[in-house]
Amino acid sequence: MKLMIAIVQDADRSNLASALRRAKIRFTRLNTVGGFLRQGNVTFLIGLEESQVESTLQIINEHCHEREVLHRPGAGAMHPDAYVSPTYVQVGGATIFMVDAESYRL
Ligand code: 2BA
Repeated sequence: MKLMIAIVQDADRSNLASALRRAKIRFTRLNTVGGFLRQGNVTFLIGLEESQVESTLQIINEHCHEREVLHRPGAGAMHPDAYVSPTYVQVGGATIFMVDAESYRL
């Protein structure tokens, strides 16, 4: 059994959730915040049999897109006299961690 932890952008949340439901893949969705952009993102916890891993990765790949997001360095992140221009950073498709799950009980 594997625990897949997938961090995705807000904009992809609904489509990914619908696709996982259609594929009968169980998940829990958490509202999270990225440490760099400090913007909301969504973390899916997905418990999977080994045989479901590849198809789940495919679903995530299909529904989570790469985007450019404007990063405005926040107040307090640097010396107050410093000025850093906003820049675009590339985000996504998805950041995925795969963990061996020792046990799973309903
Ligand atoms: P954030 O931490 O808000 O990062 C958003 C995007 O900003 C990242 O996209 C990356 O392109 C860029 N970025 C992050 N740290 C940076 C830095 N020090 N300098 C320049 N650019 C930087 P992704 O790599 O697609 O990550 C999307 C989200 O996935 C992250 O949001 C964070 O919530 C999560 N994430 C990524 N790597 C992680 C890790 N090693 N551990 C835990 N969460 C991670």
